[in-house]
Amino acid sequence: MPKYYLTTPIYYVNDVPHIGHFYTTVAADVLARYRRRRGDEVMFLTGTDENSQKNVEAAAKNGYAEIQPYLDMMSGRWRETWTALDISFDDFIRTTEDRHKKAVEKFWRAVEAKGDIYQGDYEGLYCAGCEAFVLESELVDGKCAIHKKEPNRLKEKNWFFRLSGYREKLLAHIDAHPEFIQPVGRRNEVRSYVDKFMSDVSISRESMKWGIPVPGDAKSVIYVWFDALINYLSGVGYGTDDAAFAKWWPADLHLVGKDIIKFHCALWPAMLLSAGLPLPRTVFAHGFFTVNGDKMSKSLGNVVDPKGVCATYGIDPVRYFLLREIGFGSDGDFSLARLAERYAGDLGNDLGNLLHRTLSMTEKYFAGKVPAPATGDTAAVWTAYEAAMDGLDFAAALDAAWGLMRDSNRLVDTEKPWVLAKTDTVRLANVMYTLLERLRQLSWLLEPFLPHIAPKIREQLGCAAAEQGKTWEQAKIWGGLPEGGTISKGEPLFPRLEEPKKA
Ligand code: ME8
Repeated sequence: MPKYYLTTPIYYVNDVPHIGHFYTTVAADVLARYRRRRGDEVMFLTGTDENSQKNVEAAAKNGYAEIQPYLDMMSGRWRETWTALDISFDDFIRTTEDRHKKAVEKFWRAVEAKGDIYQGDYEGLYCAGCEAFVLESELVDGKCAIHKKEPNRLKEKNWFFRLSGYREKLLAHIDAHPEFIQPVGRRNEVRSYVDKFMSDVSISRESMKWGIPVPGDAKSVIYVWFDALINYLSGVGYGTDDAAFAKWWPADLHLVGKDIIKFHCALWPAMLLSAGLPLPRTVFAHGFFTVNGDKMSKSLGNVVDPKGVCATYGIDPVRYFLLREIGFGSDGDFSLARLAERYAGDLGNDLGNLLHRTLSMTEKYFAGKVPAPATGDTAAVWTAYEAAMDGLDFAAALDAAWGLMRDSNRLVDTEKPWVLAKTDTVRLANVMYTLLERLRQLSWLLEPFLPHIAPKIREQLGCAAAEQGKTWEQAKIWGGLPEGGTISKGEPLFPRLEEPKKA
C-alpha cells in the first residue's frame, strides 16, 4: 500500500482557532480523505506549538500562575474544535509532549555532531509576533510589517545554526526538484531569499524561561521555530519509534500559509540536511484571505469562528466554499454574502436540485426503481478531477465535478423527461439512468469535500451498502448503479436558510 504523510502547521495556542486555521486544516483533511479513498495508507498530522513566548504571555494574561495547565486547556480546545468539525487527523502532536522533547534533543545532538552549531553573541531586533529576528530594512515606520508592533532589541549569548553553509545545497535541491516548493511564485520568492539573504540563525534564547532546554546548556531554551519544525519528525516516531519513523518519513506534503514559507523552505530543509535526513517531497504554501474585505483582527472584531459559521451553514458547505472561492495558493476574501450565494446556488440549485428532481422523476416514472443501464462515459471528468487534486488545485477539481452536474441539469431541461414519459419511454429510461449513475459517481468525487453529504447522496440513490466496499478504480466504472435498486428520497441536502432576523 503506498503511504502518504501530510501535515498542517502546528498552531500557537495563545488563542482559539479561527477560519484561517480552519482553511489550512480543511485543505489537509480533503487531501487526507482523497488519498485514503485512492488506496493510500495515510498519516495526517496536526497539533499545537506550545513553546512560544506568545503562549507564555497569554497564560499570564488569562490569570494562569502556571503555564502548563494553560497550554493543556488551550491545546485541548484546538483538538476538540477539530474533532467537532470532523477533521480526520490521525495524530495530534504537542510540543510539550515527552516524545517531542526526546526528538528535539536527538535532533540537536545530530546537528551539533555535524559541527553546525556554534556559540556567539547576538544583538538584533526581535518581533515576538513573528517569533523571529527582523532586519531594520524590513520594518515599516519602525514596526514589523505583519504585526504592526515595534520589535524589541535583544542582546544575548546564543547558539547559532550554520544555515548559510547550506545555501548551495538548498539552491541545487530547489532547482532539481520543481515539486519541492509550490506554487511556483513561492518557489521564486524562496529561491531569491536563499540566494541573497539567508544567513546563520540564532537557535537558542537565554532570556526566555519557557521552552525545551538546550542539551548541555540548561540556562538556555531552544528557539521556538527550531523546536516546532521538528514536530514533523516527532509526530512519526523520530527518537522514539524507529520503525514508525522509517515507514513515514519523509513527509509527502507540508501544507502551510504563505506567512511561514521561509521557515519551511529554507530553515527546515537545511536543518534536515544537517541532521542527515531526507527532505519532504513538497511544501505547498496557500494564500491569506481577508474577511468581508478586511484583514481579520481582534481589534476590528471580525475574527470568524469556524464552529459558529459551520453551525449556521453546515460543515460541508463551509468546506466547499473555502476551497471553491479562494484559489489554493492565491490570496482571497471570505465573505458571508458569497458563502450564502454559493450555498443557495452551487449547492442548493446545482447539486441539491439535481438530486431532488432526479429522484422525484425516478419515483414518478419508474416507481422508485433504477431503470436498465444506459451507456455513458465520464472518464474525462475523473481524469480532470484527479489531475487537479494531485496538483492541489481544489477549485479545478470541483469545477470538474460541477461541469458534470451542470451538464446533467441541462440534460433534464433539454430532454424533458415529462414529455418523454408520454412519447419515448426507452429514451426516458436512458436519461434517468444517466442522471442516477452520474449522481453515484459525483458522490465519490464530492466526498473528500463533502464528507457528510456524499454518503447521504448514496443513501438516497439506494446504493450506500454496495458502494461502501468499492475501491476508487471500481467506483469510476460506468454502470455501477445496478438496475432495480430502490431509491429513497430523503430530506433536501441543503435546506433553505432562514433569513437573518432583522433587529
Ligand atoms: O505560524 N488566511 O502558527 P499560527 C489563511 N506555530 N490562512 C491563515 C490565516 C489567513 N488569514 N491566518 C492564519 C504558526 N492562517 C506556527 C507554525 S509550524 C512548524 C509552526 C493559517 O497559529 C496559515 O496556515 O500563527 C498560517 O500559516 C497558520 O494559520 C499560522 O498559524
